[in-house]
Amino acid sequence: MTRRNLIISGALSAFHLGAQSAAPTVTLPKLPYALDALEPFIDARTMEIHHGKHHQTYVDNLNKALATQPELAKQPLDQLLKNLSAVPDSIRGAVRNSGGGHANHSLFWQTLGKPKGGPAGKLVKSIEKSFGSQTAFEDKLRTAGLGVFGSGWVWVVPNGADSLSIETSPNQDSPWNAGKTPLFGLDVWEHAYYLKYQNRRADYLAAVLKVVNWDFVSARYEDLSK
Ligand code: MN3
Repeated sequence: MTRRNLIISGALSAFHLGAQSAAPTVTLPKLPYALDALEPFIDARTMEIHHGKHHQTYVDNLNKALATQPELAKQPLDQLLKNLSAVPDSIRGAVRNSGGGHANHSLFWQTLGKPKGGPAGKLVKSIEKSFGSQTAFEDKLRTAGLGVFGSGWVWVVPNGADSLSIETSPNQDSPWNAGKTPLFGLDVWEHAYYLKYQNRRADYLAAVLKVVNWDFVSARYEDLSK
């Protein structure tokens, strides 16, 4: 399988709802590594609950909502998130929150992995151009993540002309809601870190940056830049 196929079959297809049956449903994507693969930075128990309980609940609640709108359920989820105003009132909140939760976490799991090398290729140049250095980039990400009040995400978004921007969102909102496609996001909900780090979000952010799968992020950046 080529790297490009891997990305398409992972991050992107995870957002597509099966288009064959009358009432397509989404399913919880498998983690691409073992529950304890991110130890000691992210503990196995947190991964088990975060993926198996929190993400599963987003999947279940999205399916309940889409079951009432089978035609809508045939659309790719990222398209629904990019055009929430076209989603009927009766399920708009569910698509925004549970659909957002499903899309955000499906990308998040792939963004993480056992610690290895840093960014590669075009991403290195864009990080230097946008932030000056990898260290400055990670500092800005941590500062932005710390600045999210309550539950939310910090995002890195391709911004055209080889540049990247950092954005934050509350709850399960994301750049998709503004019609953009995120490169990756870091979950700063307490459920992502409370068992190990309690209130110490700064420590969690430092830890999660140790387990970013830069191979995946670099390849996704090349793909989104095409
Ligand atoms: Mn989460």
